[in-house]
Amino acid sequence: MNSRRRYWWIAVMLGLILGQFAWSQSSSGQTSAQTLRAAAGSFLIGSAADSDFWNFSDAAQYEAILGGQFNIYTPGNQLKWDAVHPQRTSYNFTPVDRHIQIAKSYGQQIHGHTLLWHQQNPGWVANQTWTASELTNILYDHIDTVVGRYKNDIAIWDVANEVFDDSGVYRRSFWYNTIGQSYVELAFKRARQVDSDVVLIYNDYNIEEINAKSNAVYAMAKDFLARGIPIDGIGFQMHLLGSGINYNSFAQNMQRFADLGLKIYVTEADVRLQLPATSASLAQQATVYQNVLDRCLRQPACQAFQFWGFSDKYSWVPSTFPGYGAALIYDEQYNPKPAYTAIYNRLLQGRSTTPTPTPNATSTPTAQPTNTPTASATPTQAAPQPKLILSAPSQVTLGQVFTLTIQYVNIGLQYTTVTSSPAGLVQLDPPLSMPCKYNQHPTQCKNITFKATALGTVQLNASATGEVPIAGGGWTWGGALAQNPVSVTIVNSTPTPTNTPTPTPSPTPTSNACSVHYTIASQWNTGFIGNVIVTNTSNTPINGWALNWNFAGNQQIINGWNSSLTQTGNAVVAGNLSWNSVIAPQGSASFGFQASYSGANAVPASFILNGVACSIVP
Ligand code: 9MR
Repeated sequence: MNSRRRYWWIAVMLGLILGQFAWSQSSSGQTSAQTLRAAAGSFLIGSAADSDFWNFSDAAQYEAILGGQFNIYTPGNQLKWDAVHPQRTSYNFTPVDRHIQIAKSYGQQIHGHTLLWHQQNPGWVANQTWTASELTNILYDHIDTVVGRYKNDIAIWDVANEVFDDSGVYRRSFWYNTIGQSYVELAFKRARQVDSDVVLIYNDYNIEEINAKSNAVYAMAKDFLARGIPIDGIGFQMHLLGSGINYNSFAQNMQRFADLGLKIYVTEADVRLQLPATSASLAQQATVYQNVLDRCLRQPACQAFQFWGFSDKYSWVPSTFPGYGAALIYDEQYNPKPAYTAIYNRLLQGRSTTPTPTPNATSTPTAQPTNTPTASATPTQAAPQPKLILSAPSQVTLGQVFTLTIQYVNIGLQYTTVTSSPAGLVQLDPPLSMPCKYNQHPTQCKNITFKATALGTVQLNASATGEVPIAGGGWTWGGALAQNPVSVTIVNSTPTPTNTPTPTPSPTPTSNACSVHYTIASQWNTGFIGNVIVTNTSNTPINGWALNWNFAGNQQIINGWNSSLTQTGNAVVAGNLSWNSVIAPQGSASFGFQASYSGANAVPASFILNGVACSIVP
């Protein structure tokens, strides 16, 4: 491990302080602290960044999500040859430097894309005739200059991109035609010479399943390793259709690369849908994303899950595949889509090998269960990962009382300690002693109220000891807890008020105005993740909503997201948050929760939205 990775956690902490929660102004202005990176812990969750996004009219909103939600960042286009090396003797580093400075300010790792590709090359290199040695020297100069310049910044390089065609044959690119197939290994060797500990990967699309193309990549990687050519990993781009992939084949494919000792990265995920997207196709998309992430998390070699952008407003899909789009996890107004929730939920479970959602239709379904064994555990034996998820407003005014919310995931009775650093900027309100400690009353420590008493930025940390799940079921005392500290900046003036008026609940309902799709996204022997999609099937907007249902068994909600959940006995009320208070005609709101249960985990029999029964969508 090099120093950049040894100190990565320090950088992450810094990034959290600087920007994690700046993102969370949703389109409605509501501050929310749910982030994918917090849910991901040490797993890498990332996005590509658009060219010069800082000039977008909505640059602040874009950057807030890019910096706040993700912990790894890929400049999407501006490290390609045409952008960074426009003339033989001149490089354009200005935009790349800016990407890097932004990513670092959020404590993010940086993924370099790409040192070799058959597309997006400047005319000076692609349209001239070179000898093999001339073109090799040009390639070396490029790698020396670009990898060298970002040696301390870029952690992972896509050394070669899309070298094979779909039949597994080397593309007849100008690189291949001039140098021969050795151009690929020359690039890997040169990159290693320049940066001895950067992760060097091969990146391609349509290699997720076992097929002719992935066989060719596998043969190349095996050959490289046998001959001492440095290669550290494989990037599965994961540009998918809404029908998904064969997840068993994906898992087996990852396993064979892992067996070679290679790391695996999902590098450019998007799931394109036929337009207009429907609530059904968006739900299907969420399932595809969740299944891919699930297989990745269950494969120890899989290091990262990166999207090719995050908002449907800026995606390569619609212009490349007319009639298709809506491929990412936020819509064009930066609202999180069901896919966001699905990803978030699955991240929360960590590398747990608990049962996964039923795979959706795949290209070649097989009857066999997924074959991704870990060395010591069968899929039902691994312990769910205990985690603390902290959230607080990113900015408060001096004297303001604010709430730190702690979600406990896979933690039993706990003893919680909250510390603030530096001390003295906040005090508990009403005043208890600091730190806050409770024993055997976890819910009492879920929301802790503080008062801002001095100007500055304070970081709140929580640690908990308690019962954590053990492999195969049951609980034991202790265990490591992943957590995300949060930082709160105390300012002298009133923060920009959210411009969302408090919604007025209970609009006049009309009968059969809603439908509910309730799914158990995953389930293990003591708990489960539930997802709920509420659709407004009427022709008028719903302004403020409360969804009631009764659990049929002893299900008990532990925590939730995207709605305010209260449970009394077996009766549950899920209320809107301000950012999702309005459900447009034919629109949907999605929320989810984690709950415990024992015995049967029956699905609720009915749902009532604002006093009116909804139809149930299976
Ligand atoms: O997102 C990129 C888009 O802006 C470019 O116009 C396009 C050119 O082909 O490349 C896109 O990114 C590609 C990536 O570099 C490699 N894998 C496929 C991506 C989507 O085409």
